[in-house]
Amino acid sequence: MRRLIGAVLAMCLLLCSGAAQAEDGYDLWLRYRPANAAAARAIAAHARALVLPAHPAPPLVAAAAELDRAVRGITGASPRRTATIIAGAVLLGTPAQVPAIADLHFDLSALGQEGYLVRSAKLDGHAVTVITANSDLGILYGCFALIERMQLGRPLDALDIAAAPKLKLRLLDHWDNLDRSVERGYAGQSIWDWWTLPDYVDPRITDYARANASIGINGAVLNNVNAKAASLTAPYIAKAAAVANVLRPYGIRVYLSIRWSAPIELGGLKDADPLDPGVAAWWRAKADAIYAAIPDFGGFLVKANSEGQPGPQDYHRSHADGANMLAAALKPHGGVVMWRAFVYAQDNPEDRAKQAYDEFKPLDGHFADNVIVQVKNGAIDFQPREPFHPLFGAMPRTALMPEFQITKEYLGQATHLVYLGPLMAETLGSDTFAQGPGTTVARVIERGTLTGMAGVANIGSDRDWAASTFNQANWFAFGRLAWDPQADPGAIAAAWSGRTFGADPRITRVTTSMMAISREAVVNYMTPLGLAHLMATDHHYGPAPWVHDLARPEWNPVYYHRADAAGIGFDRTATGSNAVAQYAPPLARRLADIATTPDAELLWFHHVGWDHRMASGQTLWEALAAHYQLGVDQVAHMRRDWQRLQPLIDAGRFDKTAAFLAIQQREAEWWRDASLAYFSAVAKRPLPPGFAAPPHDLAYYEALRFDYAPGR
Ligand code: BDP
Repeated sequence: MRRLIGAVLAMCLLLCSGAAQAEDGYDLWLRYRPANAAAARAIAAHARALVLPAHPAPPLVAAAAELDRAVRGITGASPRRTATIIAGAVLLGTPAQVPAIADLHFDLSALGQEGYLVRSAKLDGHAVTVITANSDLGILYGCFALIERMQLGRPLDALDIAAAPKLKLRLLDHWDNLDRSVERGYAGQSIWDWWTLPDYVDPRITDYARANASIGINGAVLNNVNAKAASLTAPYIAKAAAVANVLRPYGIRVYLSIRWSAPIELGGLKDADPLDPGVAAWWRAKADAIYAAIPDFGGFLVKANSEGQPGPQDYHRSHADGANMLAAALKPHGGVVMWRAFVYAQDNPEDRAKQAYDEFKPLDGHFADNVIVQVKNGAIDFQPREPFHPLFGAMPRTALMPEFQITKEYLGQATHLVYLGPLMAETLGSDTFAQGPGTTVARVIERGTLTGMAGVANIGSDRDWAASTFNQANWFAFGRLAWDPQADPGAIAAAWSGRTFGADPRITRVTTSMMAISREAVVNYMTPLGLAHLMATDHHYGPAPWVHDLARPEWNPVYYHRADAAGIGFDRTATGSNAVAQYAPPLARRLADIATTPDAELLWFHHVGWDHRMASGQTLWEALAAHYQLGVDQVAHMRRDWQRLQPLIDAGRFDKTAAFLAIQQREAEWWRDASLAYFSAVAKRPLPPGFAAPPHDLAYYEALRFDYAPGR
């Protein structure tokens, strides 16, 4: 009997151990699993006790709780809470809070209000680790830095890590609707359950806050940029306040998207003219009411006169008139206006890629000092690859923040593995030449006092938050790049993988190489060589380069690729729309010449003959076909790589990723086949030698319908 019980117990232990258990991804990168004995001992020795100030404020309480949770998860034992300093203690506090830290005379002057210092030190002869900063929030960030080292199995001796964010606003934009649907969301419903708020606040929101704080995100816009006025009514302000209360200890402020016409819809005013004193008074009163409920409210995000949204131009006023009126209402409370430059108008025949620049460039220097203009990374719309938005080089007297899409509306949506670190880093590293060579987008956005970066969130009610484990990496990478726009996406991927799957180099080597090619793969199988916006109508799922009959010209893929029997691509040189002239002269000259335009942007800037010789020696037609095939091959490669990890990854996350990669491969082939079938018909030429005919004719691909595709 005793032997039987022993066997059953042993079986239970095996099943309950991390390796055997299927995981659901809920823990994200805050995954604190038992380390091997030696690593656990090393961590325990450096976290034997936590020393905190006598009356810690909420961020410090959160910091200590997180350290405790991490150490307990990794080593099996909690650090002691003590007031006396012992060897292996971790001290948390500002110099003003903890005299022993003050005595160390660390120089914190370069850390600002959010930076941190993690330093190994000797106190009373004891080796300790000090986490200090100029603010409680800085200490919370410092704790996460120490936890990352623990998760990655890095040495904890001789630490001297100082870091401070380069941007002030590091924000997630949630395109979440009040009915809990998420525009362009592929991970379930909104995590904000507006219906039960404020009485019930899902504990999950605390975990959301932990995850964001761990990567330095300090703001969340709760509702869709296509906003409903109802978000500004008293009941919804109370709901937002309940969320704000949970986010506050983690240094995250709440922001709201506003609907420009709210004074009419809610206030019964006859117009929403920004120069009408009654309208300005309405917004002042609204701001006052919001701040009464949410004292640290961040401010407003505004989509105005864009895609049918109302705005100041309805009253023949400019974007600056509109932004400055709102800014005046928020100013007494310290709030900001994030005014989006994503504008294009149906009655404007100009190249869509030029319209934002045309509207905003003349307003440079006209915005109030608490307005920041939010500019999408590229001039069109979150495509797999776009040249950087020309506004980044054109508004030296205006605060600018880039907006990236973390959710993959145009990148295969939930199921395609596409690591966006390289996409973001490509924009941030692009040279605008605005103040001479080296004026990268990162440099442009880091200047001045009001700085920031926004990412359209990919988060929803799915158990794993983002619909797939690898989608979580895009949330992580966004946070890291908002903290430091010059950070290396490869290093970010490695840190993410180590924290997400465990710091086993055999895993990290494979995941990071998959991630490194994944973005190029999606460009290749969807929109190679500078093509853009070839996705199906409305839901943007799957290929539809043939669509030509939608109401607005720029809604049609044919508008973007302009393929005909002679060639393909959008002529944005002087013989075409001359969008190149929106870039600084050295760059404009380079892009105006087909010989000096990088292949990756070729068809974005030029209409090119099918027989044009590429540098590779291929004709354009051959190169295009080869890129489509390469994209498919790259996905097949990623799939094979992933299979190699089966013995090292829990079944839950392994299987879901494997299934998604199979979908991605099938869909990559679909993109290749549908695109080549179409372009070959338009170009009136057969596929290049060596290419098998697509399995179906063009009519088959054109007839595919997906009425229930998510995210609309
Ligand atoms: C487009 C999306 C649309 C958004 C819009 C925006 O398809 O759902 O409302 O961007 O950024 O890409 O406002």
